[in-house]
Amino acid sequence: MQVLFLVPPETVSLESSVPKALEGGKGYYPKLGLMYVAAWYEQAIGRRPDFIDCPPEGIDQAALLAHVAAKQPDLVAMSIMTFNLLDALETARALKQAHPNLKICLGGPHVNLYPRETLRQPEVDYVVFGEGETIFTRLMEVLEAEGPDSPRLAGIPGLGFKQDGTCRVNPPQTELLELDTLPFPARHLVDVTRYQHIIKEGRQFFTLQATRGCPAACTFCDIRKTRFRARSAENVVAEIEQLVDMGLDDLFFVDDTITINKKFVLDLCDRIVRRGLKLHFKISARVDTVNPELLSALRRAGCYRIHYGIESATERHLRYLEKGQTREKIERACRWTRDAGIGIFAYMMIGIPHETKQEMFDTVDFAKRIRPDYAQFSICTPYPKTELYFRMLREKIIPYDYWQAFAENPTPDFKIRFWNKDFTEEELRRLQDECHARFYRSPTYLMKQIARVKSWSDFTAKARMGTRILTQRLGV
Ligand code: B12
Repeated sequence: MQVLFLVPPETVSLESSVPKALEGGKGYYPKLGLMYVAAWYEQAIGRRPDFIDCPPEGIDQAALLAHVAAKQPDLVAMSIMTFNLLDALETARALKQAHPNLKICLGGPHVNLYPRETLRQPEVDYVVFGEGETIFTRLMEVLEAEGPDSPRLAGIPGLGFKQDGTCRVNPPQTELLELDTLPFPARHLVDVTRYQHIIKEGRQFFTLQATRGCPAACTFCDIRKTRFRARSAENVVAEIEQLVDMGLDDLFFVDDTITINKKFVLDLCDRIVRRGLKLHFKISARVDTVNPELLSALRRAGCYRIHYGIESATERHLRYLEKGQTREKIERACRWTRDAGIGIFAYMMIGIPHETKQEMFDTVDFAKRIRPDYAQFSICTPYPKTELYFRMLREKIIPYDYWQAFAENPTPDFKIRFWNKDFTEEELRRLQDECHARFYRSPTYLMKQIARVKSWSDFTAKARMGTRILTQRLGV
């Protein structure tokens, strides 16, 4: 069977609450999850699959249809977040119209939350939920050996399939994968130069993942309280060596909080330095998981920026979001980070239920005080099946389970709801603009950035970012 791993063209993606300039090259990040699945499949089956990432490659639906007509794959596998479910369904529909025997398999964050609802869509034949590497390959092995009516499909945990017109969803896979046994993501299947991120250092950007899971309890995140596992430092450094050999020296660890295990990070940094690997990288971390020793090791290894989830200046809201951090811890971690010579990207949130306008502006003042290089003010969004969403449903701030309704019946007229009891969506969008303007136009921010510019490319990146935010959102 021929498999096509596909990132569909963006036609009907839902709009998120973040200015595109800050979302960071939306569509130009690699789909690492799909590359992990492709890598395991290629290793197990011994055949090179096709992999097309339409948005960065500039492939529209017509070009994709022409490619599929030429290559005639038997199954197309796509990875979806809730925000691009519609893109995937639209593409699946068009492909199936042209090739009625083509099978569609979906996996990724949306499917992990709504396997049954996704499988019920007429365009979908298979869904994989949970870590997809082994499940997908087992599915393909059974299909190749025995075809779609095989009773063995019922024995693959984490798989949903259709047989005799009935949707069947197996129990989830309960055992987590041993991360060191995974082949590195199948980057060789894509043109790595297509991926870009606006605020970068080094020559060529790419992502990697050293850990999975996050024990923190943030109510707005659906990875909350999941088991944290790290690869061995040696395994990660072997991947980094390969990346550097491929000319990829600007790396972003997509891990939710890589710094949960300090010993692991220290070991990794030490190996990067000892091997003499010249790279630039950035990570995401919680403020309560760093200390000066860790930060200076990170800097020595090439870490140029840490993305911190700061969220709010108000302790009451930090408690509402169950962030488990205080203003004091935030200020201390940011001071240590700056002292270590590492830049800061601060994720801030406004429009938290029960937040006043004054509290939002306090959050901007607080953002200025911790002196990040960049700050992103998102509108608090109750994402599907998060604790925040369920809480807002209980508090009747959200009138009914609209994500469930969307998962069952995804239609393009669906709009993500950002408003809460106290503000309309329009008011929140205006306040968001004002927060960005207050932050980026502040004389102290501008002076500090000019003083801190490290190179001409650093200066142009910052200037481009500032201009894009202000012109995109404020129309100036
Ligand atoms: C990097 C990242 C981004 C990047 C790029 C994402 C990309 N190109 O895919 C950027 C910055 C652009 C981004 C943007 C957003 N993101 Co984001 N992002 C992530 C992050 C941190 C890592 C993704 C990743 O690479 N994971 C590593 C891989 C290995 O995991 P994985 O993708 O889950 O894949 C595994 C399985 O799911 C499965 N699988 C995945 N795909 C497939 C496909 C098949 C066929 C099969 C069989 C299996 C399979 O197998 C994989 C290997 O085990 C995740 C958090 C996380 N921990 O995953 C959030 C996350 C995916 N993002 C999320 C959100 C909410 C957003 C935004 C809406 C945020 C915003 N800005 O407002 C936007 C949406 C943009 C849009 N309109 O599409 C949510 C998605 C929730 C949901 N219901 O869909 C997540 C889960 C964070 C969270 N906990 O809330 N994001």
